[in-house]
Amino acid sequence: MRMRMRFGIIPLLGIGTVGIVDAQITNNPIPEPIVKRGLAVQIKDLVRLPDTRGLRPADQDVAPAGWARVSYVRDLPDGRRFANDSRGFLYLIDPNNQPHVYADVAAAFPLGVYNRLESGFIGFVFHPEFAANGLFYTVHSEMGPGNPKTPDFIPIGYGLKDVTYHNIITEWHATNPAANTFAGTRREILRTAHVVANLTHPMGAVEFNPTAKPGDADYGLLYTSGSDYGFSNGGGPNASNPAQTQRLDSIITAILRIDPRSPSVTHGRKGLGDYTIPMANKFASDPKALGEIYAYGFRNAHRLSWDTDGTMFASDIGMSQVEEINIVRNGENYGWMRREGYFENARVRGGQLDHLYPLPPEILDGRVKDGFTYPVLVYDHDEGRSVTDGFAYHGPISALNGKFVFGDIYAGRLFAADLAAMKKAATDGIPRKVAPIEEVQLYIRDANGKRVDVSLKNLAEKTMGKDLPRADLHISRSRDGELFLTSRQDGMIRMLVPDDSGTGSGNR
Ligand SMILES: [Ca+2]
Ligand SMILES: [Ca+2]
Repeated sequence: MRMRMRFGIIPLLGIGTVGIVDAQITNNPIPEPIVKRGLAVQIKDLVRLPDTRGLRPADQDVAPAGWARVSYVRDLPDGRRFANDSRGFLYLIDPNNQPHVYADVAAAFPLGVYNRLESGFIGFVFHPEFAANGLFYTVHSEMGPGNPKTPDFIPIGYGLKDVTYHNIITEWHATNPAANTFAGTRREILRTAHVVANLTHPMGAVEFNPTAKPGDADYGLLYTSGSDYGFSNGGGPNASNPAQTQRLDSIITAILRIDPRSPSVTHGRKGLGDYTIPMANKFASDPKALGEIYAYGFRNAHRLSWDTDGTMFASDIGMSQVEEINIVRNGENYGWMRREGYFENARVRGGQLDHLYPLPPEILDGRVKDGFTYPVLVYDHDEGRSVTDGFAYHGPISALNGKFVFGDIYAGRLFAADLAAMKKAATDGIPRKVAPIEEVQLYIRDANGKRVDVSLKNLAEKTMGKDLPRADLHISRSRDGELFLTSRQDGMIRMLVPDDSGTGSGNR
């Protein structure tokens, strides 16, 4: 009996010791749940985009095919409101909340690819001087094989024969900026290539810093999302490859910042495409780096936003464990694929992309610096699955003032965090210290004015008349700082509004 116990205990101790130091984390890396703490906001329907299901054959659409694949709502300073359907339309939404096609983007790009979550007509943004110069920018995806255009960038070590998809930024020039239908010309400014099997994590955004004023270094510079081009889970033999991340001779994982004007106009330094490198970029003067890189180490930082003080945020969708909101600074490295949240991704040790390892305590508490910049907000996959964009809120809903409002694309949950706590988390030098997150309760007012608590997913299911596998939440901001909640499932654009139970005020 004694012998048997000894034999039993010794091997267990051995396993236990290894386990404590080096245990792979396979689920629930952040045990504390996100809960509601009393924050509740009213939501109202604003406009539903036209039904575009069936525009293409089912195998050229996302499954299940939502009503309209709305992902951005944008306002011009002149009061006009626009929204996109990723199936290929840019709509102008008139003052009576009726959508009209402003530009048929799909018709302009016949090689478009539409069958992935981020695909087709992915995003758009107006130049800050659109009223005078008529310029706006789009990002879209195309087939690689058979495409007559040559990419400006192919991932290092690959050639044209490996290219599966193209990802393109285009400058559109409206001859008459005041017209309610686009007429004008286009100029391609960047075309990049994917080499993984599926169109995964393409450039997801084009943005201008809205707080930059004429004369500021940032004014008129165009930012892209930070995207790993599917070198995580993009499928095929080229995916799941840490060697393609964490390098400065490649745009993979990088947020780019470019002067979209052609070097033939600026006489500045040409980038990979027909645009100029801003010399204020940290890597612009590094001969071993691509000068267009603004920050790097993102998996799928598909959305960017700015607070009124110029603080820049990026929403980075994690692999299978940790979702992140980051505060982005010129030249910094946000870790992917070496890091996921304040964990090590197991793939860099030859493990699974789905798993994590804990970081050593001296890194987590900031005693030892490892060269990475860590997120200011994190949540894991028992709370959601993919972080949406988020915005610093300074609008008319007092309960949200001073908060950063974001959510989960898949689950449709809406979250908030204190902006001051997030900014502190970015400068405290302590990776494991992040700002707390709370969930926002959404509600509607019924015909009698009674409050009815809802979720975005509930609302989309009611509109569609059926259960939905995902909410497909995205968030946009109006020129007045109000927030739109959209769902790619029901094609509805909704708005967060001040409670109208008493006065009926605050509604558009
Ligand atoms: Ca958790
Ligand atoms: Ca911190």
